[in-house]
Amino acid sequence: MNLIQKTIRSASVLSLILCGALLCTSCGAEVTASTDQPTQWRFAIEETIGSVQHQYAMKFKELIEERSNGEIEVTIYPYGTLGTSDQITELVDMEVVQFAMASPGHLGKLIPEVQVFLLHFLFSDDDEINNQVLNKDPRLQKTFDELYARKRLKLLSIFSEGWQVWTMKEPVHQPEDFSGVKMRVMTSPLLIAAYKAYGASPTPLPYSEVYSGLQLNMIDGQENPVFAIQEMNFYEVTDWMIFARHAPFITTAVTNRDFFDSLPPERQQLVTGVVADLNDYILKVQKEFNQERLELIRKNKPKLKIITELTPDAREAFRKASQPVRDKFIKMTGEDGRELLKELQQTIQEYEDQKQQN
Ligand code: 6CS
Repeated sequence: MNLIQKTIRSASVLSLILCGALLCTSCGAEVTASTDQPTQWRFAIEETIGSVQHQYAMKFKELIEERSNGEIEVTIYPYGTLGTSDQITELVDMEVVQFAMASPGHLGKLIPEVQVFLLHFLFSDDDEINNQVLNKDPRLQKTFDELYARKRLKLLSIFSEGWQVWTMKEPVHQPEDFSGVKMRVMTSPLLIAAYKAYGASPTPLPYSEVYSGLQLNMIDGQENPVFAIQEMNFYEVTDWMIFARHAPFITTAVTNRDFFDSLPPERQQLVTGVVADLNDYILKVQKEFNQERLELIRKNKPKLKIITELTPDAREAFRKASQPVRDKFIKMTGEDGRELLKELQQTIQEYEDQKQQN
């Protein structure tokens, strides 16, 4: 059992302690013990210290504290201190934490429509276009915020943390190479369909169990952006790293909707202003992290075999095999999902066309 797993085991105890402390102050985010004390806001992330999400939360903390002239203090809870991604979302729902990261790879169980972000070969090959669509386009933000509102969440931001990269015990060059392979996926049901389409045997697991799953040969491979592969040491327990550019790892920053609505307008603007300023910042961070950490991986494990890109024929075969998963997505989400997929495809296409014209 690794450190993160041990910590997660005690997460329920920890959250009870935290909740107990909050109950003393009526569990109200805006309530503090003394008027002289800063208001306490809590931000839970799904990744460890040193990750992209941690960098986001640290900058959020810095800007909120600075712009509120110290009237607000933000405490960050990295992965392992409050539980799995699913548990973190529950804590936002209970308003035990006010802010959190909620990745569609796990959130899809609660809000099935967000699984549109998990479909393979849907996004552009061009990072700039994907960033425009996800991070800057107000239409998509509005559509998703309405879906999040159904679960009393408020969507603050959507961004990519970099391309998903496969780390495997055996090489993958074409869809057939996935045949019977026990592939770890995040817990959203669509990911099971995505890898079944390649003939794999998908195994949903929380983030904290991936390393030991690989080490004990319970799984044969997993996917994550490079920075995560490095900091979670997944490369240590696999022999191949494959850049298929099949899907970006997308996350969302959220807050409890009732909490946000209860804030005075100037504090709401403080939050939305900080989040807007973080949009470009975090994309720069993820790009740097993914580049630097690939070098670290190469240095730490020279024997690791890296396939930096698939052949065009192989990519086409993967793309073809992935298409029926879109019908599965529509089956899971109904007409709303169909419309959403259409809207996303059109938005991506619009930015592709614009780029070609320039
Ligand atoms: O694979 C996962 O479960 C996780 N990967 C990242 C990069 N962030 C959070 C997520 O839970």
